[in-house]
Amino acid sequence: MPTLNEHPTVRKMTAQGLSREQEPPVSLEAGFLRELFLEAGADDVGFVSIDRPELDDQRDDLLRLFPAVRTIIPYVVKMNKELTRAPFRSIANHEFHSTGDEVDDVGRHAAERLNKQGIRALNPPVAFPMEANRFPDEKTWVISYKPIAVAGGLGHMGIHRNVIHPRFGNFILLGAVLVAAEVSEQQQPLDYNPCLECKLCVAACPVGAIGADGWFDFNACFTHNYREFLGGFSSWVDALTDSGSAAAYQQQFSKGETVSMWQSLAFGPNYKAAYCMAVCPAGEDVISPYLADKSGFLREVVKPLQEKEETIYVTKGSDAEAYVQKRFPHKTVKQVTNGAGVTTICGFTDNLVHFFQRGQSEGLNAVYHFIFTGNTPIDITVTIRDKCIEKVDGLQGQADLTIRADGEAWVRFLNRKMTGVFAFVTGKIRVQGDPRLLIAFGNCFPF
Ligand code: B12
Ligand code: SF4
Repeated sequence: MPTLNEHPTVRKMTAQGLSREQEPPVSLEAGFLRELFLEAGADDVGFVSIDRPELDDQRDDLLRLFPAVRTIIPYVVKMNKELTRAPFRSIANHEFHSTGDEVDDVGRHAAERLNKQGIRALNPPVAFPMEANRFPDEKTWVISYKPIAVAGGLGHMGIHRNVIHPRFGNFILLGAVLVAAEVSEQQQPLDYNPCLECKLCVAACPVGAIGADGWFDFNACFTHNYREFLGGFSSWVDALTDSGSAAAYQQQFSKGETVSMWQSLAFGPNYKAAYCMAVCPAGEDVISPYLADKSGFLREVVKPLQEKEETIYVTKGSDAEAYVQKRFPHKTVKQVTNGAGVTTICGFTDNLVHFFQRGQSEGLNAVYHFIFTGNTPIDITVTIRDKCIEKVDGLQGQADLTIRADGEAWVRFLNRKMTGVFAFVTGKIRVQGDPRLLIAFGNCFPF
């Protein structure tokens, strides 16, 4: 066995002279980079230093992803708006997948060209694949493109929380390449928001996920729109395996639903809606027909989506369920689980805020102290007031209800694997205060 120094590769390369992965500092011309991205197929591009304050809440994640990163280069690829607006899901979904592939290709080609020039660069995928093993307790995405695109001057988030480009509107998908180099120029956020606050996205969303005040109901969108992704798929597998026979399965699911699941597995998962994006009239290249004839725009673009007869997936007792029944009685409501059950106590405490059902909390004003013991001891204070939720670490203020629980027992209780009676009798869960507040708390979450 030769020593490392005697190995043919090592001998050859040592003779040529060794270099580090990349000689710092590298500085790149913004003009050159811009051309490179546009040639690779991007429709617009920005430059954002890793030190920018807009990245404060994801800098650690980005450095873990690529420790050498100095600049993030966000870019956008346009979507065809006619296809995105089609009420036929096959058409709109094909457009999402095709544009998504283009975003990935742009990032890959740009990073490869930079790599060939000795500049280290990394391009994360447009959305999928994700770090699926983290589901459901932690976020599965490794980079959040929206805040980076905003920092790079590529647009602002509208009421529907999608980024709206000043020219292309929200008909864009986002990507970014992380480079181990400084760039000669940087963009700043746009000095206005292209969102017109017309609230058409609010009116079109079949599950009421978009609040007129900018509130986003993650659970509503995740349960319906993502029925054939992540949690929705996992919920379907649970129902399938629990059904016990073909006849029992067929009582729960139509042939169309089964075939739709097959189609998602075979050709890429199908979004059930994306109507918020479809109807958005913002952006210079998009706005004219809306300004010229608002009622015509409503008739041609918004109404077909609102009037579409379709199955809408909701969790039992959720805000979305009440919303569809009231707003879109011609759509068929189907109760499902969201497949994002709590599996750890950290998952519970971290995700509470994202799954909060503000409509269900109407009339509830209370402070909760949670004291979890066991493998992950943690104390949190949750305040629900005026249909808003706030969670802070530690025990703060005067509690209306204090819940002391063994963390593992609490998770089993939430997953209905331990009855409340058993939990209370055995002392695994103890409450101090009005127990009705515990029921009211439970009603605010689709766990
Ligand atoms: C997670 C995610 C979702 C989630 C949450 C959406 C959201 N508002 O963030 C769900 C599944 C609901 C979703 C739906 C859609 N998405 Co999406 N999604 C993402 C993803 C992977 C990360 C988004 C993100 O950064 N969120 C965090 C912050 C920055 O956004 P936020 O609005 O403040 O956060 C909300 C939620 O994310 C949630 N949240 C934040 N952190 C965490 C952590 C955990 C564990 C949980 C459970 C929730 C959660 O709480 C916030 C308030 O509700 C990105 C791809 C990427 N890697 O960046 C695409 C992305 C945002 N999605 C996109 C699209 C197109 C869609 C859909 C239109 C899909 C479709 N075809 O139907 C819908 C639109 C829904 C909407 N109006 O927002 C595009 C948006 C393009 C644009 N023009 O802005 C992106 C950028 C993909 C891409 N590369 O282009 N998406
Ligand atoms: S549809 Fe109207 S309110 Fe909603 S994001 Fe677009 S411009 Fe803003």
